[in-house]
Amino acid sequence: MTDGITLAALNAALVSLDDVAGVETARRLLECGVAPIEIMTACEKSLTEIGEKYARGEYFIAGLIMAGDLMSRIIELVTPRLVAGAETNSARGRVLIGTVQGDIHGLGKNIAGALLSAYGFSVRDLGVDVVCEDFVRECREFKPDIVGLSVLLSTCYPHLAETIRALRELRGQKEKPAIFISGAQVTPQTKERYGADYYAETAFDTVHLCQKLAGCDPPPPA
Ligand code: B12
Repeated sequence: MTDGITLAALNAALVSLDDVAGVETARRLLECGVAPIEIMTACEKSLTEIGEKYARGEYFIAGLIMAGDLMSRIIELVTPRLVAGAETNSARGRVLIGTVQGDIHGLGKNIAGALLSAYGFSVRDLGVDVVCEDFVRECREFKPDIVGLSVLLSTCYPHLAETIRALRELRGQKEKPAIFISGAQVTPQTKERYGADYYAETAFDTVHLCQKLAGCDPPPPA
């Protein structure tokens, strides 16, 4: 029972960049018991549509900025529910995450980081536009089991390549983090091409993957 409020209404509000209706619809969907993961999935689809409108010249950079702000507010609302009930008390392993140099997209990474923390991983988030040297330095200090690299801009793939190369060299030493990549435009082919170990399509994929690598039981369905 969603009281006439639907995921389609959320999609319509987001795609038309109506922040008031977007946040309010997400809030009411949550109140009506719609699963947080369904809301996030609907938001991702809407963002893809917005991205396509931008690519076709129907929206400009201001539209992307508004979409980013709107999405941040919905993430704030939904994340506590998304992670509710997850384990928080055991150190499952250390995960270092960040968005590669030149790229300031951070929303997906933030969701994944929040979920990983909620599932008991110790997460260090380097933020966005992270130069290769910072990943390497943090690997030496934090000694992560897993490094998650986020990249949404294809123009930043050279930085992705550079970072993976540097982390491989580090892996020649004692620390051996597994490297995975993620981001809206990333595909399994990107993983093959740039020599990462794994590819995660969604934030939940990320949790499953890290649990598998850490030898834990899979998380319950959202
Ligand atoms: C919002 C947005 C912005 C916002 C970002 C705000 C923010 N705080 O992040 C702003 C306004 C900053 C922006 C700027 C630009 N953007 Co932009 N943006 C988008 C948009 C619409 C949504 C991205 C998003 O947040 N998606 C929602 C999240 C939840 O999805 P996600 O990132 O894929 O994350 C999920 C998974 O991939 C995974 N995950 C993702 N990352 C990670 C990381 C880790 C470690 C883990 C564990 C998991 C994980 O978990 C998430 C949840 O399931 C996309 C369109 C699209 N299709 O994605 C364009 C898009 C990515 N942008 C694009 C472009 C071109 C730009 C600009 C160059 C525009 C310009 N002319 O200036 C600038 C670049 C700025 C820069 N240097 O980075 C293009 C990229 C095209 C390409 N192939 O390179 C896209 C695809 C739009 C398009 N179709 O043209 N953008």
